[in-house]
Amino acid sequence: MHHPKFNDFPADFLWGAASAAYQVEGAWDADGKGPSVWDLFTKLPGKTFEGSNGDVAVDHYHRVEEDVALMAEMGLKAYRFSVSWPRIFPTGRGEVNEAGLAFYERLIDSLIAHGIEPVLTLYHWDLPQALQEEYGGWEDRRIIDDFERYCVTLYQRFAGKVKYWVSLNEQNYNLTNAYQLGTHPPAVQDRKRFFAANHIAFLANARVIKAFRQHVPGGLIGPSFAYSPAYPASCDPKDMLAFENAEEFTNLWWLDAYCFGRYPQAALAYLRENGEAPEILAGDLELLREGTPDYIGVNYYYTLTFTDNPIGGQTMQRINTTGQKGTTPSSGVPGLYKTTPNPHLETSNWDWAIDPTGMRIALRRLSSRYGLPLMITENGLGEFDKLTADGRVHDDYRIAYLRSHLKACQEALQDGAELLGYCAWSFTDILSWLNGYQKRYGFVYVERDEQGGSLRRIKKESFHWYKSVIASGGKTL
Ligand code: BGP
Repeated sequence: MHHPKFNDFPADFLWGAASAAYQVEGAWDADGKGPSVWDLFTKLPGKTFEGSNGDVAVDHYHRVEEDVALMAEMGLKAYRFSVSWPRIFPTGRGEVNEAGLAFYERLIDSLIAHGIEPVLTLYHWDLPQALQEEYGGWEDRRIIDDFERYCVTLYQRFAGKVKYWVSLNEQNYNLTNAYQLGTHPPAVQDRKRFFAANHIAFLANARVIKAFRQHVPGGLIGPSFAYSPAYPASCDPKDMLAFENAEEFTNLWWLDAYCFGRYPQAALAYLRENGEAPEILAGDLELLREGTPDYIGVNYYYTLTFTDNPIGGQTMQRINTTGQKGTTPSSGVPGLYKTTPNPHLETSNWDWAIDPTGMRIALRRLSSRYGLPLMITENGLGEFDKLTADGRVHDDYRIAYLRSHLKACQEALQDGAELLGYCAWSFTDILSWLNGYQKRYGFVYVERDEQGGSLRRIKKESFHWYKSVIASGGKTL
């Protein structure tokens, strides 16, 4: 009998890749779909790189068969995608749009027919515009019922077919951009409103997890968290305190709320002192504790390093959306922390630190603090890929990135973490929310830029590499 080594990938490991509706589908108004907040936001001048938008994206909506055939050729074991809420409920609630459900049913059936496990994300930022206009979206508790009705509709339809579900994708990143940086819709910059909307999103998340238990027995659900583990810049106690502040405000604020149903103490005390704490009504924390996840979805791209930031110091700054290396400013909260480059790490052209050990650290921190299974729901490298004269894309830098991060997964398994799977971001090239089509992530190149293109699919070198990794069950990386 073969005894698996402790650090072998489990036999049923979900070797996957991921996407999100707005970033791949296109067909923005097809078959009864209503507009999402992103359909409008991307049309406002100056909001995205060269005004790029997802009207066509990579036209996955019309190319599902071709794309799933490529996944099957690769031997993919799991595909993570998101459902667009306004395809199902064009105005956020009311009558179900059957054509929207039918599209996802075709996708799911086709995945299953090819032995690919669907991983369904309920919300990847494309809120129905109608709900934004009607009551301000995530700023109003009415969204909790509307979100639950939408999710239950999907549970009822797909319970027998989909086992793995993601509730909210990157609530932390999305709402920080939406309500602190003003870079995602509705482009607000107000910390009090940020913490208030974020609290309502926690309640919605817990409510739909609670409902999941009744409708999808045997299924697993959890949020996907954008986890950038914090490092201290040095062992100077000031830097250590800045690191503690950053970990609590930028990570544990979400993770503890999801998994423990409470907010971390020092951060809550600080916000109360500043009059920025969310309003916690009777029953809220009970609901959070009733709706804790089965597993934690981890979107890991980089670590962040923090240093002391005095009162009157560095404020929150926007990220690099051009790919001009070295243009990312320090960002922070005066009196608490600010980011500083990590001299030990290389970065991508978008200044994202390349840190596979950081992923091992992420998985260890999560596993030991919460004792839950984990799934890497996103990890990948966005770069300027070139289609060369030989008709190929030589993305050896992406292979190096993914290989080193898969080794980190192996080490995390050795550390005792329970890791269900790994979804690389992304399967095909996609629209990057703020960086347009120039920042590519896929195993499959899509011939298009901000102006458009043939939308032809071309397998990159990384496609062939990942295919052989999957075939070997992770033995040859
Ligand atoms: C995550 C999102 C993804 C994806 C990825 C890459 O935050 O969940 O949707 O966009 O980051 O980010 P970017 O496109 O900014 O490079």
